[in-house]
Amino acid sequence: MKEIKNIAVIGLGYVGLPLALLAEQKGFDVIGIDLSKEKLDRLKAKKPIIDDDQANRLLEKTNIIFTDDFNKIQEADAAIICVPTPVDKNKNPDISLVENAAVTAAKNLREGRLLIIESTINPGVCDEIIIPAIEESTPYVIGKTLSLAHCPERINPGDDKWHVGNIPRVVGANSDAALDIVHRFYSKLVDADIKKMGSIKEAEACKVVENSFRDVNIAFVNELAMSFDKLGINVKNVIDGAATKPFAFMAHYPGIGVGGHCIPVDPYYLIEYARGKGFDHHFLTLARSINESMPDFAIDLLQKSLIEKTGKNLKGSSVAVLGISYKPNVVDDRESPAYTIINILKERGALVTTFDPHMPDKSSVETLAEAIGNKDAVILVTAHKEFMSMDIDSLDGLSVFIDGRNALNKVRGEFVKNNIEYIGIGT
Ligand code: SAJ
Repeated sequence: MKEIKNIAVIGLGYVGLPLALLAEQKGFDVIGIDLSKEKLDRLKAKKPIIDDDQANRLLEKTNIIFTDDFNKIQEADAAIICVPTPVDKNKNPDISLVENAAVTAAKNLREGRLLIIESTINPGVCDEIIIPAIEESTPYVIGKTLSLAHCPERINPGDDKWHVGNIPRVVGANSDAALDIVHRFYSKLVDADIKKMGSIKEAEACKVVENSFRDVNIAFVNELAMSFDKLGINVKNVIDGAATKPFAFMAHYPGIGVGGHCIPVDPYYLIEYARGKGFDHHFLTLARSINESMPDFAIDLLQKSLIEKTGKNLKGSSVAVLGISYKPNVVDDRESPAYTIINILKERGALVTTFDPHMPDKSSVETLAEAIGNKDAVILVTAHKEFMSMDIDSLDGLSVFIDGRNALNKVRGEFVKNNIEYIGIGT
């Protein structure tokens, strides 16, 4: 088995592109492969395709070959799979993109080379899906004539501090020899610890455990928010108080919903796999249902307040939804709770206006002023920086403001002064 000097990165999105650009910067020969002609044309023209400043700076001076030609993988010592692993509408994991990319890459890798999967996959996917698929479709025997490793991606969109070049990683492989080579590769690539796991399955489990941990902690504070709403306790203040404990507490904050490509998705990978092996993750499933109930909780608060304040039902009321993206200051609407909120409002007969300064194509108006002017209510879904300096005095005529991220909690007095009912999530 050869040391890794030349890599082919398959899937040039928010995971694959930064990885490819960093590898080039670290002296590796890199081929970037994607199926999207539009994406490849933009990359060849050195135009940004992801919201990642560091990657876009490297893109401007890259010499990476961007192509849809999988045959070029024959030149690579290792092929690295960075394609999406979404869930379908029934929340069932969809591994098909990873499986197809892995098989196609294996067909083009020379004997003795390495296939590395970075895409998030649940425990068992490599052993029970990828390896059988490769061995059925190629002459290779994994562990003998081709090696397989898994190094789960840990990209955190919108984070200026943690990026692909400094986030510690875990890696598992089908043999000690392959593990050593992949460990050396990532150790050269990343200025952080690379932890060797006991198996590919342990590496697969790390990612879904990391993100399930986050999901259950968010569900914990979301349940507290619903409870404290009845108890008349400001949950945000209590969490901030508890967070003064320097050990054994990690602050998470309640909100109007949990979106993104990781947190609302990854727990289902573990839930479904374990279910197939005879174990029901009641706790993970409950946490998911609590987090998925937050849009309804917020709209019930809106309905109750509108009736109390104006005698009006949601039906026929004008409501502005601020924020489509799933997290602040990023351009990414995957699994965003905004869509759930918009659908519920429309089902209840409200007249909905949407505005996200980062996603004009998903907005129904062009400015914040247009969005919030002459409305009965506003729901803040995403705490974009543009909303934080909102002129509350301009909200004339507004009856209710639902702060879905408790982002304007500190200036709630301004709303009261303007005779606007300010309602947070548990605050
Ligand atoms: N959210 C809450 N309360 C919280 C934290 C998040 O309601 O206390 C909501 C956010 O509004 C958002 C969703 O959850 O809708 C996800 O937020 P996130 O901050 O977890 O953002 P992600 O989805 O980009 O998560 C990534 C993950 N990174 C990887 O999977 C490699 C996750 O593991 C990180 O913990 C997270 O970034 C992070 O720490 O920012």
